Formats: sequence, C-alpha cells, structure tokens
Amino acid sequence: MEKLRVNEQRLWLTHVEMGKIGALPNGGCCRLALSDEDKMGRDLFIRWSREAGCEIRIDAAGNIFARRPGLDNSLPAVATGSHLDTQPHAGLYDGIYGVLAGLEVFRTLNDAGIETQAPLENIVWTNEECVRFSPPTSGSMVFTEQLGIAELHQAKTTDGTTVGQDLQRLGYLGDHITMASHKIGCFIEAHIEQGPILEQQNKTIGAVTGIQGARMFEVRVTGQDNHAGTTPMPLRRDALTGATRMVLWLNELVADQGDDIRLTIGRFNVSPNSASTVPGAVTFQIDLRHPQMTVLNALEDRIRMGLAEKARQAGLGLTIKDICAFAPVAFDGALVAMIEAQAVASGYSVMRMLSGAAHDAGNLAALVPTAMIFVPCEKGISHNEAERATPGDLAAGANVLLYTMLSRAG
Ligand code: HGY
Ligand code: MN
Ligand code: MN
Repeated sequence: MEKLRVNEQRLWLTHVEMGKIGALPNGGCCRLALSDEDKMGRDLFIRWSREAGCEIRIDAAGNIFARRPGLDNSLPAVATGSHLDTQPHAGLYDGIYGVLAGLEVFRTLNDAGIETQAPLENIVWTNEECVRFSPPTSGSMVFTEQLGIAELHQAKTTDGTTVGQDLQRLGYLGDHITMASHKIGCFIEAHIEQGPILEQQNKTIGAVTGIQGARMFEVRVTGQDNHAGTTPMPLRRDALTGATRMVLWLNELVADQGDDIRLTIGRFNVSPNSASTVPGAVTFQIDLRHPQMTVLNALEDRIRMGLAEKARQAGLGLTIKDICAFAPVAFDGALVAMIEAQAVASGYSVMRMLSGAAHDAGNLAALVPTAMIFVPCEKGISHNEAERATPGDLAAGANVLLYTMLSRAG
C-alpha cells in the first residue's frame, strides 16, 4: 500500500494565498500582530480550518485553537501550530509554515477518511514576533501562565493603543483559558530553520532538541534637548552620541565570546529626531542570545555595569528595562526521537539540532512534551523578504508532522 502523504501542491498554494495578505513589493509580506493584515490572515485561517471540519475556539490573548475532534474527546489534544504574525520585512514561511502544515495534516487525514483516537489541534499563537508590542511569544506565554492576561491587555502597542483594545477592535477577544482548563497532551511545531545548518549539511529534516536562551532589554539614555546652532560642543548632553558609543561597545564586548553568542540592536529611536535639536533621549533594544544560562548571566552583568559606566562618563541618564528572559529549553527526548524515527521511515535525511530562533514551543515545553520539526531555508535567510523554502522540503516537514501526530493520537 502507498504510504499516506500530504499534498505538496496544496500546501504550497496555501502559502501563496496567505502570502497575498500584507504582500510586500519584493515577494515577502508584513502582518504585524493584531494589525488589520493579521486579522485578515486569521480570518482566512479560520475559514480554511472550518472547511476542514475544525471547531474554533479563541482565547483572551487572541490565540486561535482549531480542533479536529477525535473518537475520544476526553483525551488531551495532540497539538501543533505556530504563528501568523510576521516581522516588518518577512517572507512567507516564518511561523506561517507551522500553521499551514498543521492545516495540511488535517486536510490529508480528511481525504484519507482517517479518524484519530485523541483530538488534534492546530494553534495560532498571538504575537510571536514582538514588533508592535512585547513580550515575544505573548500568546503562548499567557496560555502557559508565564504572563498574566491583564498585563498583556494593558501592554502598549507602537501605535499607542493597548493590546486589549486591539483584540476588541479586531473581534479576537475570547475567554481566558490556560493549560489548566484546556488540556493538551503534547505540542509539535513545524518551522523553517531560519539558519544555514540544514542546507550546509544537506539534510531535509531537523529534529530540534531545544532552543537557546534569549533576553531582551530596553535601554533608555537621557541627556538634554538643546539648540544645534548655539550649544557649544562641551556643554551638550547628547543622548544619541552616548547611545551610539554604547552600541559599538556592546558589539566589541561580544566579539571574543565565541561562535555561539548573538547580540543585536535592531530597534533604535531618537528623540525628538529633528536635525536641529541636540537629541535629548534615545531608546534602543538589545537582543542577547546564547545556549548557556551561565554565559547569559555573566554577560548581562557586564552589560549592565558597562552601560552604567558609559552613561556616567558622558553625563547621561540611563535606565534598563527587562522585556523578556527565556531560559535555554530542552525538548522532550522521546518526542525528538519520534520525529527522527518518522523522518527516517519517510525516507528523509535528518539531523538533531538546536534552535537559534525563539519559538512558542519553548513556552509549551515547560508543561507538556514538546518538540519541533525544522526544514531548510535558502542560505539560512529569514526575517527578510528573500526568505525561501522549497515545496518539497515544506511537504517533507508536514509528512513528518503527520506521522508524529498520528503516532501520538492513535
Ligand atoms: O526572534 C525570534 O527568534 C523569533 O523569530 N521571533
Ligand atoms: Mn520570526
Ligand atoms: Mn517564527
């Protein structure tokens, strides 16, 4: 008998269709969390999921649970999913793939007339990306009780609204539910790798063993607004000059920290951002990552002390606010082994690997057996419109997801 396979063409075309929402000029898309485009993406996902026979539940964080009932619905759901929100210059795959792979698994089971013992769920988590508001992975943090729902609702967006207002406006404010009331037996997230390793190693499937640790800080440097034409250089308290020195120093600091360190300053705001005013304030964000907690701890200490010293020398004010701190995560050994075995059984090359990127699966791992399936992306480019994955690789990951979910759901 032919082995059951997902429909590669259909999976590909759903990516093309979804990518039209928030389409950008260079082939990518932009659907910032809780924007109008995000709503359109959510609406389309719900329509597709209902057509595939799913029941839809939306929680107070705007997470969407698309449930394919099983024969015994008292069993905890075997869950998959990821996110539909994107970075500002995103491709068509980061997050989206995990959601559409789940949908394709359901469609494939429907076509084959297969019912599972346990129910299956495909979950869209709110705001994985942390562009309009923080923290990253906020939807899965609420569900796993690592972030309070009131705190999320009060969080300010870059448009001056609150998350609660946005959820209300878009019609995605449901009842508050957590893992305590909504039982999930395991979580398996498919994702593009977003790095170069699978391509370099010529492997189709990554069986992800865990996620490196990550921390984000918001640094605010304050000086004094003043006139560009009249204020003598020695009398200035120029926050921008101070902040740029800090950025250069941070990059020098990590230069000798080995190959595994990642430090990024990707957001930098100058106030009042006017050519003829000496800038009185700068806010920038630091994204720091490493697989080892001890390294993160030591670096964080050095960063706090070093920035304070730089501010003092320049006569500037400094505050540092924590945005998030994710400890390194180890996924469930049995589930990782299962993914590896299912990849081999389906005839795909596979390797174990650690995730450099953060994922909602990292939050789920604290509470239920969790693992991830990676597929290659071209040249490891992601958070970029040039992000690419092949239809064959996307289907391969979805096939591994299909068999891993089936083996868990019975
Ligand atoms: O930044 C991350 O790791 C994730 O893609 N948001
Ligand atoms: Mn991302
Ligand atoms: Mn992602």
